[in-house]
Order: sequence, then structure tokens, then C-alpha cells
Amino acid sequence: MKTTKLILILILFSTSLFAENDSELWLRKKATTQVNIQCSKSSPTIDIAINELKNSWQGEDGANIELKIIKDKQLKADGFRLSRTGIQAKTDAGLLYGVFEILRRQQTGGSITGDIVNPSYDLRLLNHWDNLNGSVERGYAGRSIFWRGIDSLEVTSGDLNLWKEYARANASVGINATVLNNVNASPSVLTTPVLERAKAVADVLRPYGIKTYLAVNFASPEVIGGLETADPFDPAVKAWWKEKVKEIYTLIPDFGGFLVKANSEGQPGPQNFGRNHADGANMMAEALEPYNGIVMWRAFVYDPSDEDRAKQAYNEFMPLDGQFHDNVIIQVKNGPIDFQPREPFSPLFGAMKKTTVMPELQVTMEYLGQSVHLVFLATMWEEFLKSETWQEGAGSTVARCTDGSIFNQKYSAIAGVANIGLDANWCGHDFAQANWYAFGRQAWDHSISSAQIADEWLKLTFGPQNIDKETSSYDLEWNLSFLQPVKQMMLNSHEATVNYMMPLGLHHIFSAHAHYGPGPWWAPRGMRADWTPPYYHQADSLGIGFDRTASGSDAISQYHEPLAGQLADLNTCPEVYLLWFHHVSWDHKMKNNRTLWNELCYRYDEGVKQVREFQQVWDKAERFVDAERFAAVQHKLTEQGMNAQEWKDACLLYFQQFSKQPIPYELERPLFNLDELLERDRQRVRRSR
Ligand code: GCV
Repeated sequence: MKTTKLILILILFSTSLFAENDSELWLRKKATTQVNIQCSKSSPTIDIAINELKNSWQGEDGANIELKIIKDKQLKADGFRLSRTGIQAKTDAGLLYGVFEILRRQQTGGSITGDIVNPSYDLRLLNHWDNLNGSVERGYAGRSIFWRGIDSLEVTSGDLNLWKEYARANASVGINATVLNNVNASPSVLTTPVLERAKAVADVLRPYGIKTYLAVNFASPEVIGGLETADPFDPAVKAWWKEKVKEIYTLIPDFGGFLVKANSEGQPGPQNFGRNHADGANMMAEALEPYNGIVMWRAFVYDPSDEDRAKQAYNEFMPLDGQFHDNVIIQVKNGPIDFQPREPFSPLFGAMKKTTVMPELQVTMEYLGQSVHLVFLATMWEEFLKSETWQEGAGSTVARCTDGSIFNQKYSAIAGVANIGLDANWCGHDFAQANWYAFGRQAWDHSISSAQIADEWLKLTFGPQNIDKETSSYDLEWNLSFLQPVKQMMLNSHEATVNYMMPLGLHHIFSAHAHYGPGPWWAPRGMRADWTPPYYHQADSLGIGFDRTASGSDAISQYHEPLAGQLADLNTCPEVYLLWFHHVSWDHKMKNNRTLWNELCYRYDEGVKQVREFQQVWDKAERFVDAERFAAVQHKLTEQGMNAQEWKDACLLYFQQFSKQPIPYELERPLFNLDELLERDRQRVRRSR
């Protein structure tokens, strides 16, 4: 009897049903066998590579593996060549990436076939919107891992350990660069004590192949430099930046460069001095150039003018194409507005042919349910990267327009706004870790499928620990009853959120500035129109949607033919973007023959049903997940279900005032009434003030 109990306990242990420390992210598997490693070179990076192999090896027991630096024209700087007997790379970092790739394949069932693996982008960056006081703008996972206040800059052993774990996680998915602070940058970031802390971070990240960058405030020469101007043409200003850059490189010899948000949402920039974006960016680029540093200059600009917000970045940057130095990269958000649940790609991709352009994605889910909703972003990014721009004929996808394969550019880069904070699980929601993982994997290989990423991440993060032959039936069951349904849930999750928040091309209909709950009505008196939902949905008695055709704002003309023509025609515009580009009558016949109003109702209803199904999927998965993570995700899914209902009811009841049509009777009726929802919203807005 006693022995049976003991065996049972051992089995339970071996199948990982006990609470796990989810701070280990997707790196929780420990070695099950031994490996012998040869390498004729030694360096901090190679030492890390060797340790990783030893600590997580799951291959043949006693295998011999050689790590070797080689010269090979087929390999990019970070690329590597894998074989059963070893890894070859041009750089130490390449060897480290190769090690993580072998380990991933061992743990997820991939094969090792002597292939060459090169990254899609040279620079694969995280952007942290972390403030020096420790808060994180649009951060939903606790306070900053880098900063805790300007009076608390000393580096503790806790900091060093945390930064090392962070670096390891990034390296494991190929992320090789990070911007330590918010693009709404405090000028203080360039003061010496703060730079010294940045140096401490850089020292920890370096052996993991990660370069450090800073976001800088354009007015820094005035604010902390004591100059009377920050005019980029002023010799004293130029000299100030050169001196500052020199100081930074003395502390951080491999410093990457600057990220700049200028003349956007109140941030200072060259336009304050009658100069343009190229003048500002080039001045900084000149200071960084001797050190091979770069400037990532953001194109996220819009004014409260009469011009459609979606057109403004293109209007402002296209005339400057060709005027930027070759160490300037224009960083463009995936869509023309602002990380909405679904946007068409920004027309700047592929259009700026003489300037390097990089995509900016948002890993933190400001507009997608933050750290409450389960939304796997890889499908959205895949859709974006594979979007056809037509700029250089068929095959000019956003990915190819930015990775250097179409345009002759010195660098290729992609950035993701991080979702990382001090929370024990780093990202606030256990499944939000998958988005950090996915960003790295897609930045490394933009052709990888979302399904593969979800598959890998689930196996690594929730897969049974230490499966051996005797427990392999558990393995099979895990595959069928956990992996397959949960993966499908992840793959459907973005579309579900679009359905219950903003289907058919609706966008920016959030309440207030928290960007969480529904607020299609939200338009306080005196508020800038382009910060209010009615500006975006334009609902009236005739229909709904933003007319961006030639009879409206004509934003469609910023796209290349034949795409522009396709978008302009109501009959060929993809329905997922319908209300983004057209003001459409409530009775418009959709492809499935429903009227627009009915289809809108169906989509909202579908979104709610999808989340309810996700709850079922997760509940059925209980026996495969440790209690702590199971309960945390279950709890969040319940809240997501309630939020989805609120979104559906709020949007349908509000828009119904314009459509004056019933919600199709076969659909579930709203659970809230509009007055109740408006009152809840008022209270929420009041509380957030
Ligand atoms: C960092 C949106 C966000 C802001 C963010 C800005 C940007 O407007 O709401 O918090 O500021 O984008 O990307 O600069």
C-alpha cells in the first residue's frame, strides 16, 4: 500500500503537476543526459553557450558536440550551421544562438539536419517604455526591471541576477538589442549617474549578444546641457551631442545608438526650431557615426489638424525619403494609427525606397486586453509581415521590404514594445510570455508560422518535464488533449478579440486613455477629436465607418496599385478592413448575404462565444497544468469572458441607436443595458483620474 502511494507521488512529480516557478519562462527543462563539448575558443559568450548545452541537453547520452568559429560567406553575423556533431558560426553569438536552436529542437521534437540558419533581420530589438522612476508606460506586468528612481541608481546583486535572466531569455529567441527606457524620454537618461547604471545593464547583456540602446529626448542639450537651444543646426548643440556620445561610448564601448520620438504627442523635436525630421535625425547620426552607432527615428507623428490621422506619418516622411544618413532607420508602427486590434499595414512600408525602414510591433497589449486577455499576437504579426505592398511588384511583402532583400540598405531591423516587468511571471499573464517568445522567433525568422511558434512555446512552457519511456502514454495524451486544443485556442485568440472588440475594420473605440474597455460614445467636451472614438467610427443614421476613399480622406491613395484600387472598391475591399476604409450603409450586403448591421451583431456575438469556448478548453486542460498556473489563467479567462460580453453589449446597443435595427433574434440578447454601461464607464474614468 505504502509503495503504491510512493509511486503515485513520484509519477505526479514527474509530470509537473506541482506548482512551477513560471519565472523560468520557456527555459524550464533541465538536462536528462550528458554531453561532451569541444571548443578551441574561449569567451564569456562561449562559456554561456557551453553551460546552456550542459544544463539542458536532452539528446543522446554521451554525445560529442563541437562548437567552432568558421569563415563562411553563406552565414550572416548571427547565423549558424547545425549538424549532428556540432555548431559552426562566424561569431560567438552565432554559436550561442545555435546552442539554443539545438536545445529547442531537442525539446520540441524538431530534427537536426545540417542546415544553415540565418536571421531575417540584423537587429532584433525590444523597446522598453520604462521610466526612470520605475513606472512602465503601457506596462501591465509590474514595475520596471531596469529602473526604480533617479535616487536609487545603485546596482544590487538582485538587479544583476534579474538582468542575466532577462538576457538569457532574449538570447534564447534571438533578440540581440534592447532600448532601456521610454520613448517619452526623460532628458535625465543622459546624465552621468543614469548612464552608469545603463553601463551596468549593458555589461550583463553583452555576453548574451545583446546591445544596449537608449531613447533620448531631443531637448536634452537645453534641459540638462544648459544650452539655450536644441536647434540641430546650432554648432553648440551639435558639439553637445558629440561630447555626450563620446561619454556614452567610454562607458559602453559597444553602445547601439538612440531611439527618438520627436514632435509627437508633445515631445520636442527639430520642428520646434523650424527644421525637419531629417535635419534632427542626421545631426544625431553624425555624432554616432564614428562609433557605428545608429539612430532609430520614429514615424509615429500626428497633429490635431483636419487631416486624417492615418495619413499624417506618410505625408510628413515621404517628402524626406533619401535625405536621411545611412545610419538612420525610420521606425514605423505596423499600422497607420496606433497598435489597434487590427490595422492594415502602414503605407510607409515599401514606399520609402531610399531610406531604411523598420517595423515597430507592440508586444505589450495596450489595445488588446492588456495582461487580462489571452491573445496570441503571432497571427496578427504574421498577417502584417506577409501583407503585400506591391511597391516593387508581386512579392513585395512588408517583410521583404524591410529585411534588406528588396532595398539596398545598410541595416535591417525590427522592434517590439516589451511586455516585461517585475511580476513573478515577467509578463502579467502566463500566456503573454508567448508573445515575447513569438516576437523573438518572428524577428529571427519572419517566415515561421504562428502555428509552429505556438507549438514550440506550449511544449517548452507547459510540456511534461522529464518524460521517459515509461510515461510516454502520458506524452501521447498530453499531445492530444492539451497541446492540440490549447494551440488552437491560441491561434484563434486574436481573431476572437477583434470580433468582440472591433470587427470589420472598426478601430480606436476605447473609452478614455486607459485603452481597455469599450467607449464608442466617449467624447468629452473640449477633447481633441482624434482622441475620441466617434472620430474613428463615424456612425450615423446612414451607416458606419471612416471614408478613406477619394470622396473621403483619400488615405487609400497612399497605397500602391493594384492594392489601392482593391481597397477603394466596396466590393473588393477585404471585409476585415471594410470600416477602416469605407463609410458603409447599415443595409450593405456582405459577402455572406447578411446586412452590415446583422454581420456586426454576428461578429460581436461570435467573439463572446469564442472566449466562452476558450474557458472550456482551459478547464479541460486542468489535469495537465500545475495548480498555480491553471488557476491564474482560468481566473483571467473568466474576466476576459465578462469583458467580451461588455464589449459586445456596449458596441451593439450604442450603434443600434444609429442603425435602428434589432439585434438578430437568433443571437444571445445583451446582458447589460446601455445606461448601466455608460454609468460603469463614467465610474471607471473617474477612478482612473
Ligand atoms: C509611449 C500611444 C500610447 C502612448 C505611447 C505612444 C507612442 O499613443 O498610448 O502611451 O507613448 O503611443 O508610441 O509613442
